[in-house]
Amino acid sequence: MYTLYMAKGSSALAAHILLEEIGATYETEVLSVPAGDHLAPGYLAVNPRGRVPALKTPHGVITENPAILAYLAQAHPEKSLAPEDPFSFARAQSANMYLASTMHPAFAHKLRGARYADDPAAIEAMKAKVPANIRECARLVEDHLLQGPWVLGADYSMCDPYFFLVHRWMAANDVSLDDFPGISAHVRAMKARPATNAALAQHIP
Ligand SMILES: N[C@@H](CCC(=O)N[C@@H](CS)C(=O)NCC(=O)O)C(=O)O
Repeated sequence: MYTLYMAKGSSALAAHILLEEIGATYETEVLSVPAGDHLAPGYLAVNPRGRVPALKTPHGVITENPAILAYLAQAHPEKSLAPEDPFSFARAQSANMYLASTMHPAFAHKLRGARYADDPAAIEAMKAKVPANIRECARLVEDHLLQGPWVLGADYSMCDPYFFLVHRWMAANDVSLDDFPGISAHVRAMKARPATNAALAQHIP
């Protein structure tokens, strides 16, 4: 039994989709970020970083999207959601880490500029740069990371639910999918999967 600590519409959607793909037994704890639930003492005891997602497992809590996705894939090897050989696994991790370390933070500058600067003008300047940065990240995803039809090529993997977030980060910044046929096809393929829709249904505000 797993517990997914999530906020609706957040990056927790990736692990949520993977839990549905696995057919895992899980429950959700739904937090409201605008209400500050993620900073309440009860949740900080689960994840001192004050972010969602967090996944409670029989062994303890895991945080950070790539770690949660890799754990779920490796804990359920029968579902073949991660490559087994070290090189291919590292390539999969590299793709997921790009989202975690570059694209997601680029998106976060829209709402979280105050983490990086105190000067209101600097915060506004950071916010203004977000659409251009998201477009640049999407270009790298399109041209180098998304092999097609799935992120790793022929087989669906732990990377696909995470890369499903890319089009949401694009939409939130008016970056049209029109110039990104690979990402567009990936979105369509993801939306055709029952697991994606089962998770999405639980993220309706
Ligand atoms: N590096 C973390 C980032 C998680 C993250 O920033 N989550 C957002 C929601 S998508 C959050 O909790 N935001 C609240 C905040 O930044 O205070 C991960 O990949 O899991």
